[in-house]
Amino acid sequence: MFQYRYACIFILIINIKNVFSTTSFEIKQHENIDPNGYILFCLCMGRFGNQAEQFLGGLAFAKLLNRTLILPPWRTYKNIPFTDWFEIEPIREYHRVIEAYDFMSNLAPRVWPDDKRIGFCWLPSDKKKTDCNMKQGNPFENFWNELYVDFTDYAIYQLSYDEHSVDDWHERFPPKDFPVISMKEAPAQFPMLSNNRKLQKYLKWSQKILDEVYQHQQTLFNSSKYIGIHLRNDIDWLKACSDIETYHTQYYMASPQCLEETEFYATKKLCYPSDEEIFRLLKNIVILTQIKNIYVATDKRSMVKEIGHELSKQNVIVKHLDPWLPVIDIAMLAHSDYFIGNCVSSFTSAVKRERDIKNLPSAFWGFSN
Ligand code: GFB
Repeated sequence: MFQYRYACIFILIINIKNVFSTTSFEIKQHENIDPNGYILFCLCMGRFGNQAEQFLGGLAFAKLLNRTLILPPWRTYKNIPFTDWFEIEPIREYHRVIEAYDFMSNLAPRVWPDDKRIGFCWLPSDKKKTDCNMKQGNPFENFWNELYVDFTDYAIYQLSYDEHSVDDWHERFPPKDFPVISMKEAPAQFPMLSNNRKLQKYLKWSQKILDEVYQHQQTLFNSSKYIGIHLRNDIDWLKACSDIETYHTQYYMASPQCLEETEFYATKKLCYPSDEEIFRLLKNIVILTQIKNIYVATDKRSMVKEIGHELSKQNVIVKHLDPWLPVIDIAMLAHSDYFIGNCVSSFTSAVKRERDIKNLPSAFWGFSN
C-alpha cells in the first residue's frame, strides 16, 4: 500500500512535469510565429539598383499589411542571402523581418507546409490563375528553386499596394488561410515612390562589405578624402538613353531622383553625358572641394587616362577598381566625400539615397553645378 502510494505520487510528478514542458514548448513555438502572417517576393526585375528600389517599396508594403517581411535574397546569377550585404537588426527598427533562408529552414515546415504554398500574381481580371507562371523562366525559376519552393496553387489579384487597398488585402487573403503571401514580383513601383526613399536609413551595409570598403580606401587613397563618380556607359545604357527625349517625361527609370520637383524632362545629356560634360562638372567639383583623389565606378569605360589628362593642372589621382561585386562600387561611392552620379540610373540612386540620409553632397551629370 505504502509502495503503491509512492508510485502514484511519482507518476503524478512525471505527468505534471510533462504538462509543463509541453506547454512551454508550445508557447515557445508560438512566440516565433507571426499570427499576422508573412510576405515574400522575388526581386526579379533588373539588377541591384532596380532591386533596391523595389525592396524598399516592398518593405513599406509589408508594414502597411502588418505582415512580417521575409527578407528576399538579392538576385545576381544566383540568390545572395540578404544578410550577406546588409544587416538585419537596423531593419527591425522599422518593421518585423526574418531572413528568407532562416524562414525556410526554421518556420516554413510549421507555417508554410508544402501543400499550402500558393503563388500570388498581379494579373488582369480576364486572366486565369493558371496564367500566373510563378516559376517560368530566369530569374523566377532559379529564385524559387534556390529557396526550395514549389507552388501547389495560385492566386491572382488586381489590388494595389497603397494604403487604400489594405482592407481589401486583409479581407481577400486573411493570414489564417494565407499564412504566406508569396509574390511573383515585388509589391512596389519602379521608379520607387519618393516617400519610400527615407527607408534607406534602415539599410546598413554588412560588416563584411564595410571591411572591404575600408580596405580599398586605405589601399587606393591612404584613407584620405576622395570624390566618387559613377559612369554608366555600357552598350545597354547607350540604347536605353537613345530615344529618351521622345517620351517627354520626368519618370524615366530612376530619373525622378533629380527631376521630380523640377519642370524638366529627362534628356540625353542627363542619361548619357558627353565626355566634355564629365570633364566640366568634375573639374568644377575638384576646384570647389580641393579634393584631388577621384574614384571611378563604371560598368564599361572608366576614362581614367582621359580624366587624368584633362585635369592634369589640378594634379588629380584617378583610381578605378572594377570590383568583382558591383555593390562594392556602390558602397565606395556612398562613402566618398563628394559624389557625382547618373540621375537616370538606379545604381546611382542607391548611392544617392544613402548619402542623403547622411547629409553628404552629391551632384548629377548634365544637371547641376
Ligand atoms: O544597378 P542597376 O539596376 O542600375 O543595373 P541601372 C545596372 C548594373 O550594371 C549594376 C552594373 O547592377 C551592375 O551590375 N553596373 C552599372 C556597374 N554601373 C556599375 C558600376 O559603376 N560599377 C559596377 N561594378 N557595375 C538598369 C538595369 O540599370 O538599366 C536594367 O537594372 C536595364 O536591367 C536598364 O539594363 C537599362 O538603373 O543603371
